[in-house]
Amino acid sequence: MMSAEITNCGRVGWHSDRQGYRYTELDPLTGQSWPAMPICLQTLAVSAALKAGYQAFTPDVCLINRYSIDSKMGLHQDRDERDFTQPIVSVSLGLSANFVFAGSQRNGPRQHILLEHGDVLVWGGQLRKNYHGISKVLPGDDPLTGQHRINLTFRQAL
Ligand SMILES: O=C(O)CCC(=O)C(=O)O
Ligand SMILES: [Mn+2]
Repeated sequence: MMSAEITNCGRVGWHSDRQGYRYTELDPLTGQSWPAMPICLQTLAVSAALKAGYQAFTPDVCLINRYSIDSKMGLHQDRDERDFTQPIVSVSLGLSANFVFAGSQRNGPRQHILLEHGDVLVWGGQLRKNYHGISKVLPGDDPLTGQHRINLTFRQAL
């Protein structure tokens, strides 16, 4: 199983290496700050959160996941952030994927959601720490992303 390739934009970035995973202010690969979050992306994320009923979403990180057709992301919780009243906003681009949304327990009942190009998924409140993952990227050739799916995950980390 391949995992997604990751990078970030925003005030901090989520990074995983042999020392574990954490939010950092510098990109460990370049030693530089992460690129700023483009205002248009921030606006998109904030307005999607608002539409879902979250009035004060202030994302400081956009994690960028790039999946190949053979990539998956195992069931996990997003729990490295400080304020769990802040939702998660996830934007899907390119190839479609099967998103699995489980409950607060890894082995709880699972919902399967097809995420297609342009879909925006928001979750928070009671569901903020629910397990979720990507079980499959559907093969295809997208005019913009080729044989890839790109996911933008907006969070407030700090
Ligand atoms: O690619 C997705 O839709 C989910 C990504 C995700 O859950 C994560 O990066 O924590
Ligand atoms: Mn996640």
